[in-house]
Amino acid sequence: MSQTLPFETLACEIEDQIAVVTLNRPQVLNALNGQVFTDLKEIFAQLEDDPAVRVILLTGAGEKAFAAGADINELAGIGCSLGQDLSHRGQGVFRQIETCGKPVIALINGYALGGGCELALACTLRLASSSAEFGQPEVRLGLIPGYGGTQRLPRLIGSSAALKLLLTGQRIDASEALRLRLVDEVVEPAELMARGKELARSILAVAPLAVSACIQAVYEGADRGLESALRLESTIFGHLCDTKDKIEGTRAFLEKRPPQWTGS
Ligand code: CO8
Repeated sequence: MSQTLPFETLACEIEDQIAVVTLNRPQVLNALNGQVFTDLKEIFAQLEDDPAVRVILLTGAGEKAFAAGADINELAGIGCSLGQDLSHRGQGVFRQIETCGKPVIALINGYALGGGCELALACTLRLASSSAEFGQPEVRLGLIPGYGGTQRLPRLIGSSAALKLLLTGQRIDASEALRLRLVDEVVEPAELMARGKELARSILAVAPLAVSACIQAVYEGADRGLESALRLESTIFGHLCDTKDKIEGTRAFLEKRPPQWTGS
C-alpha cells in the first residue's frame, strides 16, 4: 500500500518500505529556499522514525533539475550574520539527512549545482541520469559553498579534483562525474527511478541493523584516526553479534535457506 505525505515544497510517497522524496519547485529548477529546508527537516525526521521505511530515494521534480542550488533570490540581500545563520541551518539539515540511519540514495535527474550538488553529497549513494550536470558555481556569485560542499566534495573525490570544481565553478557532465567518482552510477534518464528502486530492493534484502551499522561505521570512522576507527568497527561488530538477525543470518546460511529478518 502506498502512502503520500503532503508538503509545500516537496512530495513524499512511501511504498514497500521505500520512501521517494521529490523536491517540487520545478519552475525554479528546484532551488532550495528556506521552506525547502523546513520541509526537508520535517520529512527526514518523520522518515527516520518510521519503521515502515528502510530506504529513501531523493530526487527532483521535472526533467531539468535535481536542484539548481540555493535560491539566489534569498541570497541576494543577506549580510554576514544572516549568511552564517542560513549556512549553519542548511548544514544541520543536510547532516540530519546524512545521519538519519537509513540509506538515502540521490537520483540526480538533471542539474545538481551549488547547494543541489551539496545535497547530493550528503546522501549515502548517488545515481545520475546521463543528462545530469554537476557543479559548484558559488565563486561566480562571489561566494563559496555553504552547505558542506568544501568539506564533503574533497572527502569524496580528493582535494585536487574538488578544488578544480570549486575554483572554476565549471559544470561537468554525468560521465565526468562518474570518472571523478562523484556519482556511483550513470543510467539513461528513463531508467533512473527504476534503477534507484532496484538498488533500494537489494538493500532491503539484507539485514536492516547491519545496513545502519555500515553507515554508522563508515561515517563515524571517517572522522577518526585509524586506531580509533578500528576500535569503533569492533564495537559495532560486537553489538551486531548480539542481535536476532545475526543469529538468523548465520543459521539461515548454514541451513541453506533464505533468512527472515526482524530488524532486532
Ligand atoms: N535560485 C533561484 N532561481 C533559480 C535558480 C536558483 N539557484 N536556478 C534557476 N532558477 C530559476 C531561473 O531564475 C528561472 O526563473 P524564471 O523562469 O523566473 O526566469 C528558472 O529557474 C529557469 O532557469 P533558467 O531560465 O536560468 O534555465 P536555463 O536552462 O537557461 O539555465 C541553469 C539553467 C544553468 C541551471 C541556470 O538556471 C543557473 O545557472 N542557475 C543558477 C545555478 C547556481 O548558480 N547555483 C548556485 C546557487 S548558490 C548556492 O547554491 C550556495 C549554497 C550555499 C548557501 C549557504 C547559505 C545560504
